[in-house]
Amino acid sequence: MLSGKDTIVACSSPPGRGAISTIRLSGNNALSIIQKITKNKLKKQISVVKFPLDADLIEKCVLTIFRSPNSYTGEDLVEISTHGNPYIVEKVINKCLKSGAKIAKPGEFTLRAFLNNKLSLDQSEAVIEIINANSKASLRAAQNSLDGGLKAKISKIQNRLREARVLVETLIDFVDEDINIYIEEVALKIDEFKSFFTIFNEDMIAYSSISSDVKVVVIGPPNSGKSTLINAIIGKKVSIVNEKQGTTRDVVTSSCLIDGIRFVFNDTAGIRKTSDKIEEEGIKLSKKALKKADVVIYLADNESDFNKLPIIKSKKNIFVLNKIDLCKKKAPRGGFAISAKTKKNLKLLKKALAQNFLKLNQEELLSVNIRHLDLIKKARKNIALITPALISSNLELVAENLRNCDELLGEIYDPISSDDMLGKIFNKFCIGK
Ligand SMILES: Nc1nc2c(ncn2[C@@H]2O[C@H](COP(=O)(O)OP(=O)(O)OP(=O)(O)O)[C@@H](O)[C@H]2O)c(=O)[nH]1
Ligand SMILES: [Mg+2]
Repeated sequence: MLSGKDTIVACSSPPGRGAISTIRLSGNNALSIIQKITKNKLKKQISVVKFPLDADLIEKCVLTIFRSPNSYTGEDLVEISTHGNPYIVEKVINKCLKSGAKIAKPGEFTLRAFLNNKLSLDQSEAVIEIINANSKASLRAAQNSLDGGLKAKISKIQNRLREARVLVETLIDFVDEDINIYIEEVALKIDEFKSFFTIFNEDMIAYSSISSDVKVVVIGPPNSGKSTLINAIIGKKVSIVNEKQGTTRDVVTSSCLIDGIRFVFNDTAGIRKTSDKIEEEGIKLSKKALKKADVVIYLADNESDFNKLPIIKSKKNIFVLNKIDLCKKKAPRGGFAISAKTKKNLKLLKKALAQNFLKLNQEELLSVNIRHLDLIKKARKNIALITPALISSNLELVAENLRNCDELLGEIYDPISSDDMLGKIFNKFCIGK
């Protein structure tokens, strides 16, 4: 995967017919291969050339030349724009292959950009997020990461961390009776860093929800109106509504944009004790969906019903009482009283959903993925190990935990490269990217 020596070729535009298709050729021999095929000296950056497809068939195409290091991959790169016809594309690629190029693997152009220091790892990941973004917020987040925003945010926290590291590492060899004064200073610095890290961690989790759609799971007893609520939010009938308890069995997924953020709603089977095997299967699926939720809406008729529901305290939970058109109900603390049927107070609920994420500054949104969150989680574990007792008893261990944390955060943009890990990341790309 990481050879990088061959000159590679692939179609970078979507397959099928269209106005234009673009084939990319990148590597040391990119220019000589094209010169040989077209007999053109390639003096200009952009030129129209006759590209022989067969002995008696030519295609007029546009060549755009990017010379190393000023190209996406950092290598010599030629973009060949042809009429958007799969037959022409195949012929052009075959010609390049016959002249010594190799077919590119998925993500290989971006992998080369990474290996040639054109992009850091988090920026390479942001490229795929830009391609996959399906809301304004996730696109903004990916663009900010590609512009280096994530690395800047991580570097900021690393700088704070290093202030503490310098202090601790200086003190390790310090022999002085007054060391206790400095120990207090270390304790203060670590406390300050821990608070800073907590906010950083919360920001990152919120950013990650935005970059990969916000998953909202609606949980409640049967008949509380979960399906009615989701149909009302989405604006069309995606789930069956019925007065019979236990109507929804499978998890029903649908999505919509609220204030530029994409929310994916999961309608679930009502939670209750049941002897019906199929309904029981459905309830198991509800509980599974709950674990993966970014936000949970607990929907019930009466406040006392909330106690019967599985609640994960660490999640963003919104408690909602439904059917206020039938009788007056007081909104639960921090929650809402609505009517899914008449849509009363539905706007308030939707606003609350988006608000969690809109308070994040749109200019600062970042594309954060599971790999980043996993490294941050490991870093957090190292920080948690630094207790006041450890500070006063073993500064070497404090220094080691700080160093581990620093290295883990650094791996977000500058990995201690393992071919296996890079292979996994770049394989997610499509061929030609
Ligand atoms: N009056 C009134 N009826 C409602 C409201 N919301 C839902 N209903 C009714 O309550 C019944 C159950 O609604 P559903 O949306 O199917 O309830 P559910 O929670 O999805 O039920 P299960 O799928 O069985 O778990 C239906 O007859 C709905 O018309 C509401 O706000 N007001
Ligand atoms: Mg239902």
